[in-house]
Amino acid sequence: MLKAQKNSTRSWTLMPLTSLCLAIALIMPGSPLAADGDGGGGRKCRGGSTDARFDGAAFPQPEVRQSHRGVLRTTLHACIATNEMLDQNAQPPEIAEIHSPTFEGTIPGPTLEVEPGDKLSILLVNDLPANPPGERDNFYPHDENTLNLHTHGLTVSPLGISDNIFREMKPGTTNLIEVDIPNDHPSGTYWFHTHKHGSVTYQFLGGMAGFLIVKGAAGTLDTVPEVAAAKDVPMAFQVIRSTNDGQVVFVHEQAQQFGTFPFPTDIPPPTPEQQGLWSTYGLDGGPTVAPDGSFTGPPSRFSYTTNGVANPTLHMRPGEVQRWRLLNATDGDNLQLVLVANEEGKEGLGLNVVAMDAITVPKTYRLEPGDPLVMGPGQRMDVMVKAGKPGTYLLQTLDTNSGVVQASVSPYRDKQFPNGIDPRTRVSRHSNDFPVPCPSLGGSPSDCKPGQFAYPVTLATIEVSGEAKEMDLPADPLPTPKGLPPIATMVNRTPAAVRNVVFEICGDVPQFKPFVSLPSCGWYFAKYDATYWGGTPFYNLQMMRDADDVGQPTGDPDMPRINFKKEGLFDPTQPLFPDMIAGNYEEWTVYNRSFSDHPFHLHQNHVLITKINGITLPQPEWHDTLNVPAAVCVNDLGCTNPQNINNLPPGSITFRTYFNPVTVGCFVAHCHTINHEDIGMMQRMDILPARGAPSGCKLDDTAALPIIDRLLASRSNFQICSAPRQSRSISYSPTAAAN
Ligand SMILES: [Cu+2]
Repeated sequence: MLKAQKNSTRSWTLMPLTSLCLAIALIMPGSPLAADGDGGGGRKCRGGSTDARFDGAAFPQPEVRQSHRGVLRTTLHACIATNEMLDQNAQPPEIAEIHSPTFEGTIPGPTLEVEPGDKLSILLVNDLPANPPGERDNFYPHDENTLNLHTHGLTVSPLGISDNIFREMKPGTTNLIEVDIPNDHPSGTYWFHTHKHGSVTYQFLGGMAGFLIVKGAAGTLDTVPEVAAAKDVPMAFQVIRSTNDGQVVFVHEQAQQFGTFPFPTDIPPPTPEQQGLWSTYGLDGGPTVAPDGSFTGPPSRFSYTTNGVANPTLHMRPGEVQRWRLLNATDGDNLQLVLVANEEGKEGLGLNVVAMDAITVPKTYRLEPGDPLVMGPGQRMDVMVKAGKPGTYLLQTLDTNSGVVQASVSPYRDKQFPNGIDPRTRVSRHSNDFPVPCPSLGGSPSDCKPGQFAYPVTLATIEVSGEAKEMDLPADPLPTPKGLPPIATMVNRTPAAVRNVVFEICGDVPQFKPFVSLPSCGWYFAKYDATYWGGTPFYNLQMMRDADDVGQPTGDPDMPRINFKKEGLFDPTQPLFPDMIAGNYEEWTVYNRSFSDHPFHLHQNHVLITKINGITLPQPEWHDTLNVPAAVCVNDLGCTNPQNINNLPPGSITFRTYFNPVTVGCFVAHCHTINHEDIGMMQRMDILPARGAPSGCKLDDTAALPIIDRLLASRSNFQICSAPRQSRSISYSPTAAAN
């Protein structure tokens, strides 16, 4: 097993000295903003956070809203808020203002707490500005201020005004969302986030997500005495981004490829048309690039935050056990988490995984100090942490592109798999989706300048001090989760269908071709032409498609296959499969024919993972989101040298799933690297009540509108804006923070 690197760059060594300054890194400014509409027609709201953020001794926590008597009735006000964040990409790091789309003015939004059987009733008031006119449309990202809300992981109806990701909630509208949570729903750590196709990345960059916690009754993990006695600490990891003037900006209108391509060092400087979708953060809106490729202006800003704060401090007592609910709410960062000691020669702390994607595991996954826990975007891990000797510990995410750290997407370890199932370098910064900590893709740590924000990134600092408080970790076995078929049934039942799905990337630009080109690519480029992309061609495709749809060979090397029957990119009017039936069990294998992990997320129904890269898991795992490992880069640990994807074995996950009848309707499965989803790495999934019967899917659900009007009329007093919170003046010094 690999030990985590000790951090040695300036970004972390300043932490213990200035924890107070950094702990308030994302805060509300002293003076409240006017709640009047701005020039764009939107309504600004106060930047904000819970009072805990102003208390240097407390770990930041989002505001908690709990259900009462079976209902959680709340308003989520979407608005542009001004907050402050630590710009970690500046040299040295400095406090900067950010104006970002938020729920309730805070990053993240409030935590919603419900119980099985509750009704979740949310008024989503969209006070974001009007969508800019004249945007490229069709399937190119547009209408960034239109919203949708997804309850990630809940097994609930996807129809009507429930967890319906096909609804569009336009600026200036009030939208009711009512989700009935079944009585037998599994308890655990869920979350909510925006889900308007094409705009989710933009909204994630501002922090529009929050915890959705389903509390457990007797017989669940929550009532295991050692768990109940432990302090419950939710930690949402987000990467908040803005351009160097503090604006969260949307996609490049002329882009013809994904990510922040081309590289800033490309000579001659690229034309706007050659830039990537998100080069708004890397080139246009970020650093100015001189002809020799050097940066001549300040780079774009970003901050790795935990509950909205860069590297907050959490206190534990020696021997104390806490329950941490970890949530990877980043756009697309593959986290590789370790808890290391901040002193040379001292051992870090282990992570004991008791639930994954909300579902309690049968037997604790125990990771030794330094053994990384991989969390793909969208995943949650509930871990029990037992504090050791007094001292300072750092919760860090390791470099995913180093070629040094090898980790499995599963936390399973035993004598046969001491480092996990098929541990490999987890490449996530594959296409420079966004500017990242140093080193960039293919670079080495020696490329990083002193003071430059670099891996490993510290997400939280743990101070273990005070009187000892000896507590126990929970013993195995852990309680069986409610509401899911038994694992034995899942594994032994003959599947009603066996399906093969694949994540693919087609590259038709010099950096990619021919290394990222598949037999299907020529045909797809012809199909998804300039019209599809709103009038300008797009030369990188991110696909999710039916791998059994093999097309027809033509003999033409440039367009070798035609007649694919199904879509490769998202089309909301077309389900991928016509025969998914409520009550059925199915087996799927999802392949990855690209050089980076892609986190697979199926809405509504959890899946039981049985194999990773064809290797059978000794203990199958329930997930709603899991990294599908990248294709194996033979003899190239970092997958840094161009290789032809057609010559390499694809990565894969295999799972069984059961379609709960409550989920009849239509929803989606997609890559949870959000900027991939936004350009099409997603497919519609329909669950039919019976073979041949309609799913009831209505994309534009006008039938729900009279219900909403009635309910709104009965609640004339709901609040448009969040109640102003007391502002407390705080003092900080950017200079001190940088010392
Ligand atoms: Cu992806």
